[in-house]
Parts: sequence; C-alpha cells; structure tokens
Amino acid sequence: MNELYLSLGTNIGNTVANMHRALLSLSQLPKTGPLTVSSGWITAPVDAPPQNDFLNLCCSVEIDCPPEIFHRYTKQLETEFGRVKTEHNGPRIIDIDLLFLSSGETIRTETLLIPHPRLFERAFVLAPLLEIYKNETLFGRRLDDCLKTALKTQRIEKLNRPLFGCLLNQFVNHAL
Ligand code: PH2
Ligand code: MG
Ligand code: MG
Repeated sequence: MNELYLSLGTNIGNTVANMHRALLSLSQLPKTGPLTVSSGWITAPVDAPPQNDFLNLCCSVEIDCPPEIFHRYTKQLETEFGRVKTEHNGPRIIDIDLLFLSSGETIRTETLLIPHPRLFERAFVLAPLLEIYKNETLFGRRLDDCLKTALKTQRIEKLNRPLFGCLLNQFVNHAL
C-alpha cells in the first residue's frame, strides 16, 4: 500500500458541490481506500489569467495500484465532470493533481511528474497539505517555511464552516 497526496481545485459553478462530488467519486475508485481530507481554502488564482477565486483542498488516499493507473482514473474523472481545457491555467470545474507518494517514489513520464514540480511554491497546496501531512519536511524541505514564503505574495483564506454533509462521512475521514 502506498499513500498518495492529492490537491483539488475548482472555480467554476457551485464549487462546494463540485468538490463534494469529486471527493465522493475519488473514494469510489477501484483500488482506493478512504480519503483523509483537509479544510477547504478560498484562494486567489496563482500564475493564471484573471478569473474567480478557487476552492482548494488536499487529501490523502491509500492506493493499491500503480500511481500511473490512479492518474488515468483521475483524468477520466476530470473529463466526466465536463472539464474542457481552454487557455493555460484557465478556470476549471475540477482539477485533481497528484502531489507525492508517502514512499518517496518519484515518477517522470510524459504525462505525470511526481512529486508535483510546483507544490513547494503554492500556498493553496501547502496550507491544506500541512493540515493532513504530519511530518515537518518533505524531500528535505520544511513545508512551513515554504508556506511562509508563498504567503508573502499569495492570498488564501481558510473556510471555517464545514464543507461536507453527512453523506460523505461514510467515505471520508476528516482530518480536522
Ligand atoms: N491551479 C493552477 C494554477 N493556479 N491558483 C489557485 N488559487 N488554485 C489552483 O488550484 C490553481 C491556481 C493550475 O492547476
Ligand atoms: Mg493544477
Ligand atoms: Mg491538473
């Protein structure tokens, strides 16, 4: 078993409903254990053209298949949500990114890079990740220091109301 950390983001339509549906779909994929989910965070777009703020969160999940296969599942999910690629880093109904594996394994294929090359620079990844990833360092870097640097230029705000109703509770472990 290998624990995989994911970053999810949405900024089109009913973002809470999109996130809810994405987590439910992820939890029902084959070879996939229960999810551990961070808080939701409202975040300003980073490295992107002007668009609405995002709802972002991170989750971790035990997978019992090669990460490349899980990645194919997540791409299918994005397509089922009706995601269409327009401009680079444009608005999206759902984005599911693979961040890293607890095993420390690295993957370099044409379509998949693990660890995610930009995870250490992005507050919308680091803040929710720090809620569910209990080690101080990742690949030798202190995540809290990375977050401090990212917060100098990036605006994020934690959602204080709970994101999910009781429906999800049978599938999802809340980290908080
Ligand atoms: N995703 C990006 C680029 N910029 N900014 C925020 N706030 N949230 C995202 O999920 C996001 C982004 C590329 O996937
Ligand atoms: Mg992304
Ligand atoms: Mg993506």
